[in-house]
Amino acid sequence: MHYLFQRFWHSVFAFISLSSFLYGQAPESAKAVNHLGMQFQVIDKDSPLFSIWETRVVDYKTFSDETGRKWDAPDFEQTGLHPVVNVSWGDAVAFCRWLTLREQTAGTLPEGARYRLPTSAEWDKAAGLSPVTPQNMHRADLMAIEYPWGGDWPPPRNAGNYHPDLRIDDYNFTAPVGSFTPSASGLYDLGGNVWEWCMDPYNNALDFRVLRGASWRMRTPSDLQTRFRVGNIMNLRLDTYGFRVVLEIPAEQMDQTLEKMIPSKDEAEPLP
Ligand SMILES: [Ca+2]
Repeated sequence: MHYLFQRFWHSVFAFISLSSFLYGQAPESAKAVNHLGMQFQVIDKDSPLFSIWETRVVDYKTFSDETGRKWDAPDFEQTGLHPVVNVSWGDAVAFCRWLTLREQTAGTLPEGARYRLPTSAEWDKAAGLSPVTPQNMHRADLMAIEYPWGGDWPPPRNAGNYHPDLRIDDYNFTAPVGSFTPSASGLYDLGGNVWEWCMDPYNNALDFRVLRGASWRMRTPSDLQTRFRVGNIMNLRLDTYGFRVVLEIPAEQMDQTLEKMIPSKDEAEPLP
């Protein structure tokens, strides 16, 4: 009896959570979770799933310990729940490839799915920005100054982890991921904490890559604008640079993948 009920409840819950998840109406608890405990959120049907956090020290350590890839801790103190820093663009890409292969081998990720860095345009969309094209670039709403917390300067208290001179947060260096209010799309630290490497080359410089979101060391209004981006040499490792991963799943594999990644009701609350 219990077994039948459990099966029934599982299928009902899986149906509800999958459909609501896919259409962006998932409750706060319905995140896709991978085997490292990284959590992913749907942005819209055309975007990859976004990690709600910057990649944490604990995630990256698993990778560097297993592969022997060089990683130097920064000069300041971090717990496993802080965002990893001192990682180059190549380190971030290698992490994504390692994670993809690891989960495909374990059978939790189908062959067509993969972890990767977001493009700068995907990052814009996740941050709630409309795409700017040559045709619309002079429209007033796209030119408006916009920060992750809104249009006002200075930033309000707890707007994010930025330079200590701004006196809006209690951290001199990085903060544990998820310490501040998330974006409307449910993502934490899109602004501040660490700069996030994106997939794209920076302008026409082939060995440069785009970084988004500013960091704990930034304080000038122009640098903190949501649209602001910088580029730097792809093999540079700095203590303000980290990354966020996205999970790309082909549409025809979405249901079967999410079914494995969204914790089911009976897993969360086992029946006696
Ligand atoms: Ca960030």
